[in-house]
This record gives sequence, C-alpha cells and structure tokens, in this order.
Amino acid sequence: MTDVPRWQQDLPEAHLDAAARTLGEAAAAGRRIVIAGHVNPDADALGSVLALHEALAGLGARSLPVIGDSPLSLPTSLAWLPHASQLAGTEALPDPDDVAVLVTLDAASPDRLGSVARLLEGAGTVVMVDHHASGKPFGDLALVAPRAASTTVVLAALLARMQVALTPSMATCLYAGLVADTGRFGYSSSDGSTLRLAGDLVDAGADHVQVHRRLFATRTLAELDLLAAALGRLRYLPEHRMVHTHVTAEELAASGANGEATEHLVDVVRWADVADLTLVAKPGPDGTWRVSLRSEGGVDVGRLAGRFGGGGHERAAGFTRAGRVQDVVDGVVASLGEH
Ligand SMILES: [Mn+2]
Repeated sequence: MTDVPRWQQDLPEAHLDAAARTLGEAAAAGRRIVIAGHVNPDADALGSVLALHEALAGLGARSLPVIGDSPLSLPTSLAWLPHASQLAGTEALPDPDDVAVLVTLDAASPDRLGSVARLLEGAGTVVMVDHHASGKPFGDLALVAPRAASTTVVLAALLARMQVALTPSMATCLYAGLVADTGRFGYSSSDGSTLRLAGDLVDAGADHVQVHRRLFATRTLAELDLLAAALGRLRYLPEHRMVHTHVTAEELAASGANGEATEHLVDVVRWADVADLTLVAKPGPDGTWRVSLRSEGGVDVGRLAGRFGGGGHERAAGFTRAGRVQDVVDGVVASLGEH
C-alpha cells in the first residue's frame, strides 16, 4: 500500500478507531443508530447515508437513514440509489433517548441537519463525518477531513476500519458521492488516492455507468428550457473575469423542477473561457436568492461566501441572501474590490 493519503493526515487515527469501535459495538448490540445527511441532499450526503445504513444494518444495528427535510423529496437523479426508498423524513424521527448513536454525514454545522438537529442533545454519542473546511466540528467525535474530496472518501476509510466488506450497492452509493463531489475527478481535490478509491469501488461492484448516466447525462426537456433561460441572460464583468446569471422563480416553477435542475447550472456556466469566477443565483424560499460560486483558483470563494453568511470550499461555495438579484451581484463585486 502507498503512503497515507494527504487528506487522512488531518484526521487522527484514534478518531477513526474510536468511531469504528463505537459504531461496531452499537450495531452488534442491536441498538438504534440514526444516520443523517444534510437537508436538500446531494449525491455525497445521500450516498454516504445509504452506504452506512446498509453496512450498519448488516452488522445488526436498528439503523435509520434520515434527511431532516419536511416534506422529503429526492431529486430523480438520486432517488434510484440503492436503499433510497428506506430513507425517512422528519416524521419518523425517534425519541432522542432511544438513539444510541447519531451519525451526521456531509453536514458542516448543526443547522444543515434540519429537524434532525434536535437529536443532537439526547443521542448517546454523536459522530460527525464531514469534509467541509468552513464547518465548525460538533458532536462527541468529529471525523472532519477538509482535504478529503468527498464525505464518502472519509466514510470509505471508516468502513474499512470497521472491516466491512463492501457490497456492490454500498460501492455504488459511495461512488456516486465521490464522482459528484470531485466533478467527475476534475477538481484539484482529487489525487492518486481518490482515483485508487474509485478503482476499488468499481472493483467492489459499483455501477459507475448507471451513476454517470443518472447524475450527469439525463435531464428533462423542462430542465433544458431552464438552462436555456439562464444562459440567455449570461453577463460578463471583464474587470473581475466574472460571469454571472440567474433564473427567476417563474422559470423555475414553469420547468416543474426542484432544486436539482439548477444544481448543475453553475457547472455549465463556468465553461465560459473568460470565467475565473462564476456566480449563479437561484430563487430560494421567502424571496431569498441561493447563490452558487465557483472559482478557477484566483479567488477563495469559501471565504467570499463566508462574508455573506455562507460557506463551502476554496473553489466551490454558496450563500443565501434576500433582496434584488442585482444587489446580490453588486454586493459580491464590491466585496471583490475590497480584496
Ligand atoms: Mn460533500
């Protein structure tokens, strides 16, 4: 085996061991383990939750995979993942006293857990598994590795530590999170260890063809209409090499799409050859804008988003803000000028 991957250098071995032991013991005793991903789940959150659920149920735990959204609605690109139908929403949350272990996945802060956050107080042990640099570790045991390309990377190491043999369905879930969060291995967060893990997952039976087709190569006509609307109002600010656009609430409603259709919008807009910085604003609840930022390296958008109460990574981040969309863009531009 090669050297310890760079991401794992940030994660104390003792934490991995302690988490593996806590989960193994609770599972062997048939205790209740709640596994929660962040609200409005992406492939990394969902893939992590479902893979760990299968592993722990297989070890004997009363495992409950949850997302703290109410109502819970999964994007069609992810709803096909193995065990997704077992996912519970807010209504199925057990009494906190009945929870031996709560595992949170891909959630950088308690508020990202939605209604599941109320279990943080009463649960026996809280294990946090995440890879966001912007988060504040919480819980009893934090497995946070900012240089890990995805939460599924950290989880795969934890499962290995627990000596769980990966099934094809676990591998598919882990692979989905890995390939999505790495931009199909195109971001700088990937290194040799990332690609070796991908190889191991495919060897374990991950259905990488299906993951690719469902996540990246299937869109409804309505979603393509939405994309056309966004690209139709693309603007370029040469002084900041910044490209920005937005979609309106009316367009979003007309597309019949949930958040999923707009999830990848920013990754198309950033194709602009002149774009060092990309901003896409999407309508959120109560007249807010959900702003996605992407950087090609010159600007740390995680810090930029932080100034507006958001967060994320150096090259991919976001924040939510109320007001007119032009004011949101102007605010970001003004903030760039200050640095
Ligand atoms: Mn992630």
